[in-house]
Amino acid sequence: MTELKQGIVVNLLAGYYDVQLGNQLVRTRARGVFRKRGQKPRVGDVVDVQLDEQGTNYLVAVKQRSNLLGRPAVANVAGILLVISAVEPDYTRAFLDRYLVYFAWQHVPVTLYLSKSDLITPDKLAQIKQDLDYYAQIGYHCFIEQAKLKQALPKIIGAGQVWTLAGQSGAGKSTLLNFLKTEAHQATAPISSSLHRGRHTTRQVSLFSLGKGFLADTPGFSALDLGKIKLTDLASYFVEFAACSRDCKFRSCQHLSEPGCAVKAGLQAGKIAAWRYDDYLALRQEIADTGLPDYLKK
Ligand SMILES: Nc1nc2c(ncn2[C@@H]2O[C@H](COP(=O)(O)OP(=O)(O)OP(=O)(O)O)[C@@H](O)[C@H]2O)c(=O)[nH]1
Ligand SMILES: [Mg+2]
Ligand SMILES: [Zn+2]
Repeated sequence: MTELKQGIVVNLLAGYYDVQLGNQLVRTRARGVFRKRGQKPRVGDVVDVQLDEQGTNYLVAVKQRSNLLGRPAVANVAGILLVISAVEPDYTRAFLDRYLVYFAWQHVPVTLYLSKSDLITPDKLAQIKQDLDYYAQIGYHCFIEQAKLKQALPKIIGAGQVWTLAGQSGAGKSTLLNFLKTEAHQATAPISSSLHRGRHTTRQVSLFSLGKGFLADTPGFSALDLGKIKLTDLASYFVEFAACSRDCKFRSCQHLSEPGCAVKAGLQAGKIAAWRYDDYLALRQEIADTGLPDYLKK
């Protein structure tokens, strides 16, 4: 007699998968047949586990995914908790916009958390806060205080939902997780003077239960390839442009120099931030230079 149970993959180790089954954590192996199909279980996958009488646990099936992100590598992601640091690595609008475009392209909502706000001058912080006000206005939840984020999180992460931390190495993802869930005990590295970039303290994706859902800690990444985004779709990932573009004269308006462009009008009226528009142009250029033509993209 064997027993079949459904759980969620929380860790991948060489050849093993840790699966959370209710309150129980079991270490499983993937069945041979299933491995041969080339399916690779990912953190966040909902799976069937067979507990056999010899005490071996087998992962026997992966349920259909709602999505699978490449960066970070997590399945069934309902939302991203994006950690942007004020310093080390330094805050830049262009960088933040890259992340936001990337996740908009993946159709995953983003909540923003600014870390290390305690390490910058009040002037600098006021500048970043202005930006965050803008992002909040166009629909992103933004947090600067850990405590406020912690308080709001049960309303953000829905029951059973998988959310994942994302952001550069050293941004403070694991530090935040440890604050949100003290039992997590994720390793963090001290800010070092010479090697503060690319330390990659967290090397694996791990999923933690948090409130009624889950939050994954993930390795940091900074190189984001946006080349697979269709040039003609890019504007729709700048959410405030997308809202505005309904009033453009041409449905296919790219908001460059077309007549009757509502995005350009919004820019002139100061409703759309100039830096967002500049980032749009820069990303267009990058995609045009590095990507395939649109008709060869999915
Ligand atoms: N002063 C201050 N330091 C912080 C804050 N958040 C993180 N740090 C420090 O920043 C350093 C890096 O933080 P981590 O949590 O390891 O960063 P990470 O994003 O998990 O990095 P990777 O695992 O490499 O992707 C640690 O020394 C933290 O103590 C903050 O809000 N204020
Ligand atoms: Mg980390
Ligand atoms: Zn337009």
